[in-house]
Amino acid sequence: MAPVSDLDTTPVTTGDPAADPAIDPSAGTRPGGPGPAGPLRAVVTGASSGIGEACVRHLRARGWDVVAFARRADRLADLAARTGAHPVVGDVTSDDDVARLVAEARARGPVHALLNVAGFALGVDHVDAARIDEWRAMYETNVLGTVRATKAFLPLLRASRRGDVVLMTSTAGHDTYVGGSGYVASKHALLGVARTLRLELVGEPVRVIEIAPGLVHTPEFSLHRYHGDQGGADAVYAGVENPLTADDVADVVTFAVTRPHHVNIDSLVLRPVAQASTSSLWRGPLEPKGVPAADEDPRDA
Ligand code: 8X3
Repeated sequence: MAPVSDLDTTPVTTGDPAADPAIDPSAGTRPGGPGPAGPLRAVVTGASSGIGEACVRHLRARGWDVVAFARRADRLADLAARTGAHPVVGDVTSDDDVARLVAEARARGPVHALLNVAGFALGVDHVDAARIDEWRAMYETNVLGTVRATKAFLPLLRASRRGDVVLMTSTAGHDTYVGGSGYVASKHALLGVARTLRLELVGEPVRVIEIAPGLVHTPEFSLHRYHGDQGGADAVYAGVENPLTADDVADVVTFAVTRPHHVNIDSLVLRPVAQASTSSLWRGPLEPKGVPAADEDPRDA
């Protein structure tokens, strides 16, 4: 077998249509280079809202063909109308739904990237009060849903000869915090999946990319975690100057999957500047120390 470097080392895109003549955003074509001509194609789970929805928009804006997968048909239909993504309604916890997703994606042509974004947090109980049903729900989607989709798409990603598996972990997969145990445990498990999969795929032209966001303010993430309590959800972000947005994360995901394919961003942690760790979050304006306030003229001192 030829070494991987002989198979697939040609840069495909920079992801920036303005800077890269290889990109034709209107047609989504990828002229030249090894592999089949035609658009790069991604499948995005969790596409109906938040980071998943933003990933669909960002990749479509760069000319990728995108298959958007989520449970909520109305939201998917709206996303499809806005972006031209191909919607598939279903749940990553269902073998049948994921099999249908694979069939619909395969019918469109080669699949180059699977973005496993589907996931959620539910509850803030301590371990001594853990609600087992909530832990199970998080594990079913965050871990087993990602494994199910990844296993199902690996044959297509291999066949594309430039495949990407993106796993959306979290800084909760790298650290722990009080009240986060069920979510933290699921994301630690997912990080274990990512690291193991990368070892198992060595020698093949398939990248395993782990993206670990910190505090991201989306309309639904904390609201869901707090069982619909808007006050509890809002308190998570209170006073924080510029938490990450779903677009910030999608921008980074897009960066990762548009590197030349011999460059594997194994793991990328992103946080707002106001957050130094899961337990160190600055609430208030960001102010440099020892520097005059912006409205003070230092010459007056
Ligand atoms: C979300 C980050 O800090 O809410 O994945 O666990 S955190």
